[in-house]
Amino acid sequence: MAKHDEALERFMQGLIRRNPNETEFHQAVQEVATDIIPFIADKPVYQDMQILERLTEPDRIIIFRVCWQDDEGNVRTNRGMRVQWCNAIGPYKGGIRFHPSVNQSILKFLGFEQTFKNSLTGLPMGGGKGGADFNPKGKSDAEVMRFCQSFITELSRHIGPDTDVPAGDIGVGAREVGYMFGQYKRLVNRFEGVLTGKALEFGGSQIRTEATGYGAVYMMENMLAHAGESIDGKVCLVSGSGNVATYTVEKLNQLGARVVTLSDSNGFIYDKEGINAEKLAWVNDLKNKRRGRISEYVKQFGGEYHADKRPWAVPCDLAFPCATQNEIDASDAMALINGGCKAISEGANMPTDPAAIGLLRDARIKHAPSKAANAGGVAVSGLEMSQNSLRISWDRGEVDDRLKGIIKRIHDQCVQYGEGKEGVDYFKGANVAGFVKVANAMLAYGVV
Ligand code: NDP
Ligand code: 2IT
Repeated sequence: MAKHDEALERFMQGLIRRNPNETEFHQAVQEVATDIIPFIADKPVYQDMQILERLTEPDRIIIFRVCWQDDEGNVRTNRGMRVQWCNAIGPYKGGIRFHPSVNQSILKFLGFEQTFKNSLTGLPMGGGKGGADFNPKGKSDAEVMRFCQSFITELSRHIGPDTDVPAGDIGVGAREVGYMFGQYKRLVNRFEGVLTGKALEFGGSQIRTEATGYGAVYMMENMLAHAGESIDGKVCLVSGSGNVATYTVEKLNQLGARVVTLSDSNGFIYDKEGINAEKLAWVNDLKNKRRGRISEYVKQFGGEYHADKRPWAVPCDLAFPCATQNEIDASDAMALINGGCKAISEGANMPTDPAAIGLLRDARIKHAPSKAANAGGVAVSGLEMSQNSLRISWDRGEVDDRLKGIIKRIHDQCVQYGEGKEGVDYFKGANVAGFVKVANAMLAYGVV
């Protein structure tokens, strides 16, 4: 073990030296390398061919200026980026994030993670991620449209249905995908599957909107079933109140759970009666149409609002972090353990920080990492690409069945590579299973 620790430390020192100040990227690589370095220790071919070193350097990063005009006629300037991480097993694929915090470190962590996630789905997709430090909050539809048009006008030179296929992420949903697809189509004069998460009227797939949240719940179902348990009757915490959070709640309700929290960047609501279908429909309208804050929930339905707090200290059986990276730190992990939490499925990307992961592991909490637990979104994006290529659309049942099958296979790969004396280490299982397929493709290509 000490030998692996030394190798990991040497590897991380080099990575940090080459990528200074990119703390989220360091964190994502460390989490993967912790499992991969021991795995490749007796497999010299991966070492000789520098697979881990090559996989921690992106194929390329495109950085560009995005100019647009606000409703008052002021000229505004943002920075756009696309990180094309690895196309060893398929075209670059991954979301676009519009949030003021977006920077190179965050997009590199997301592009790196996406490569392993997409590999786990079993579909032919490489990894990428993009975005801009644009803040959609408080902007009119017309401002968002002008921003999206300017952003995609530049990005259109670098993407394509067989090159790089973006989708949504934080701050990018159906509205933004519509504006970007419309402008792309106009620029290239081709109707092609260059973005996923499109509306059903113009090439979108059934279930794509729901897929990330549903998938996170299906992953939990699989984890619990492996231990002889089920979701029915469980009390659940969900953070966030965007796309992933709301469809996590919808599926949990369908399976008989009681969800008692939702949140946004200002605080969380606690409704101990449960956020039922009627309340959830109201939240969807609040978030997608009125673009309001989750605090308004308690004025409508009662319950408690806790400003500037996260939901993790509320007693629960299951937790679903669905907001953003590092939203569970060591003190949140202790709160979850003390509150009775038995299992976590990560809807958000890298929501749990390293200290928290260690505490949860020591407490034997079943814990599905984001690259496995939230792969349902990109998996249905992959199915959207297939349907676009075939020029057909599958019905809801067919897509949902395929999604369930993909998540089950991801779960089983985690068990295959992660089961040990102390139960299943889902982090190790996902990291190793995701790595093997990409690494073997890279070996086949030689030094490229
Ligand atoms: P949305 O923009 O729809 O919703 C994001 C939610 O998270 C909002 O409630 C937002 O609150 C909250 N949030 C964002 N940033 C912060 C922050 N810094 N602190 C606290 N809360 C925050 O995004 P999605 O639901 O699409 O994405 C949520 C997570 O899921 C992200 O980690 C994303 O990468 C991941 N993911 C998304 C997929 C998808 O298909 N959309 C697929 C796989 C993963 P506020 O409104 O206050 O900003
Ligand atoms: O993090 C993710 O997997 C996403 N934002 C979805 C990516 C996609 O291409 O559907």
